[in-house]
Amino acid sequence: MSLFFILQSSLIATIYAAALNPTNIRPNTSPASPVDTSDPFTLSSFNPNTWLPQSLTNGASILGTLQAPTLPYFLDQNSNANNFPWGSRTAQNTNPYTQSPTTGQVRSYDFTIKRGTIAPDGYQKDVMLINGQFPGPTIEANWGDTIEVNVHNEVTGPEEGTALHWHGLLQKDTPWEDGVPAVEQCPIPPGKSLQYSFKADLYGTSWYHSHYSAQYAGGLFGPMIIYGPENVKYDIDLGPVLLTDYFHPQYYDLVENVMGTNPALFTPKSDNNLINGKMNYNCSLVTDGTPCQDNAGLSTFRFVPGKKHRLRLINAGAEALQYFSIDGHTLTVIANDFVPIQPYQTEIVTLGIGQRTDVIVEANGNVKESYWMRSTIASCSFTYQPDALAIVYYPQANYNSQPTSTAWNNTKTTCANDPLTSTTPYFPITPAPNPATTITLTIGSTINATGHKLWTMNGESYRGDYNAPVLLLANTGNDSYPYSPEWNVYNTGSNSSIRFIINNPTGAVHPMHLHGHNMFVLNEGVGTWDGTVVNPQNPQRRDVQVLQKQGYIVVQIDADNPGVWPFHCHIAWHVSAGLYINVMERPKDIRNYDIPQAWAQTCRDWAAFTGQDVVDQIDSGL
Ligand SMILES: *[C@@H]1O[C@H](CO)[C@@H](O)[C@H](O)[C@H]1NC(C)=O
Ligand SMILES: *[C@@H]1O[C@H](CO)[C@@H](O)[C@H](O)[C@H]1NC(C)=O
Ligand SMILES: *[C@@H]1O[C@H](CO)[C@@H](O)[C@H](O)[C@H]1NC(C)=O
Ligand SMILES: *[C@@H]1O[C@H](CO)[C@@H](O)[C@H](O)[C@H]1NC(C)=O
Ligand SMILES: *[C@@H]1O[C@H](CO)[C@@H](O)[C@H](O)[C@H]1NC(C)=O
Ligand SMILES: [Cu+2]
Repeated sequence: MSLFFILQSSLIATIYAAALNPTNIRPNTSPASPVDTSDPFTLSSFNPNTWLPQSLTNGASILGTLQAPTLPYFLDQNSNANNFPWGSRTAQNTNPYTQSPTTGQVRSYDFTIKRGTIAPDGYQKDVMLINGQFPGPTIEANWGDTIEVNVHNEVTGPEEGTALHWHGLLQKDTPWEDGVPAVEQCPIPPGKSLQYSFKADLYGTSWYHSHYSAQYAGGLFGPMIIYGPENVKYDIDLGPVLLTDYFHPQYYDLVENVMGTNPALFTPKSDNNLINGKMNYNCSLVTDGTPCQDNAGLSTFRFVPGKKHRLRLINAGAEALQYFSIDGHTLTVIANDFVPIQPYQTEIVTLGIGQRTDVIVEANGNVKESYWMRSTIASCSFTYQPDALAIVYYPQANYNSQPTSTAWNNTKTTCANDPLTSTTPYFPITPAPNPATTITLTIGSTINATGHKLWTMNGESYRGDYNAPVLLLANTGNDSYPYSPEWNVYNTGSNSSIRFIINNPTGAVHPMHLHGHNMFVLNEGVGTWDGTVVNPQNPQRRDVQVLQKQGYIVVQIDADNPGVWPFHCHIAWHVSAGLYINVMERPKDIRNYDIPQAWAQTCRDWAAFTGQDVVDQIDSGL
């Protein structure tokens, strides 16, 4: 008998009662009401009193429980609520790229990465945990603070390298802190530590994740919240709402299949879909004897009637495009990625992998009811179970019966972000109408002579070398790599602005992510670009844009951030299979950086580690 089930049977009554103290949080009420069988999302059984203890589903994380704290407007708020750490800067009057504050305040975190066993949806699984938590700890800072994270790699059985990436931050003047192995650092070897230190240079909602192979699909990710000026008022910040497709096999086995020669395994199907790391699973589907418990438990939230609640949606999954909604409530979208926008209302928002959307929801429902929060995997993605559910309780709701609310009708027929015409940045910036250089990239997918499926950009599939990070080489003046075409380096020299036209003739949707910048998204659509720009005076900016199948995106950046910046599809399996380029920006300036000694030391440590243990690099490395 597994430890999991011993724990489960002996502790369910005691731990659950003690740790979650259900009598404190759930009023005593009558048995569950009849199930609404007309609703396809209805759960087969619903009894919060038999949910697994949070420690078994999510380790040391309390995200998704009613004990999870709401978030402040900003950290260290004193009695003068208008005494902002960012001074008089507002969302309206401040260019975040040129006028960000420097507070001098350091926010320090200590992250220990280890393997552990949990059951987020009731299915027992070995994962990688940060400080014992799934999802990982929430990083919080004020705009302009310095974030320091000391990362300890204690992954054993087997050992693996690792590296953490702080998604969406610009890392201006600190490109080596961006956390991408083979590009900006060597991986942190087992038994070693690396301290990252970088500025919270943008504000809003984001996340961090391992960029080592598809490790984050094995658990290594968490939310990152940076408090800054408000563009739309709200009363209560409910915090991060992570939407993640979830796979029961080990990430390593999935990548081996993706990178293998069996076409049936090139596109793994997720087993489940989680909100804040939780969902139920139908354990009758488990045929290999893995311990599994039905009715493991859902994430829960509370609405205060009449108040405006901010929810910070984050698609931190591996593959799936998500449609998010709350029954009976409309969403006011106030930011996409790290970019505040002119608010607009919608019933359902779409998030591709890596994208964030901040929404405000006014609690105008029935105070005696609870409502389903839903995130649904789109049909362009691959899953056995598309529907993630969580519950939003009003104060007088019956906590022991499931919501009876019905879903909004999803009229979205394509896998695409909301139209560029509805997403207008709050602080307007006009991109250069005639960029200094234009790079056209065409995505391809091929099966090579030995039967392996590869994704390509302009015909070349990326493969990195963990021992030779491109940025560190460029820092020593070694910035041309004719011998390594598979490094996919696009050297843009001293060009002041760069436009990318990306054509996607394939039948797959690709959420394209550029590091080190918010991209101006000039246009997107199906077919090929007609040369027009949407909102040319003030186009949408963000760091991930969904590229539709048989479609295109046109994006542009100001080349104001010397570095080597990954530009890739954020689908874990696609970047593993090479859908990735390096944008080398201002190589002459890269030579002037004084990169901390710890980066060279990490490379020496990695070389020593790989000298003894041959690392089986099964994919592009990223
Ligand atoms: C759970 O899976 C089993 C096996 O496929 C199936 O027979 C059953 O209907 C499923 N239960 C629900 C509630 O979907
Ligand atoms: C969804 O559409 C159906 C059919 O058009 C309609 O009867 C139903 O009221 C709609 N539901 C909602 C929540 O709008
Ligand atoms: C095909 O790609 C795989 C994965 O990158 C590689 O291991 C293999 O050598 C390639 N085959 C040929 C013939 O290039
Ligand atoms: C640049 O670095 C690569 C990888 O370490 C090495 O093979 C190459 O010889 C270097 N080139 C120069 C000019 O030093
Ligand atoms: C501008 O970028 C192109 C590549 O897109 C490069 O060929 C050219 O040399 C660059 N020009 C300058 C002035 O660096
Ligand atoms: Cu892709």
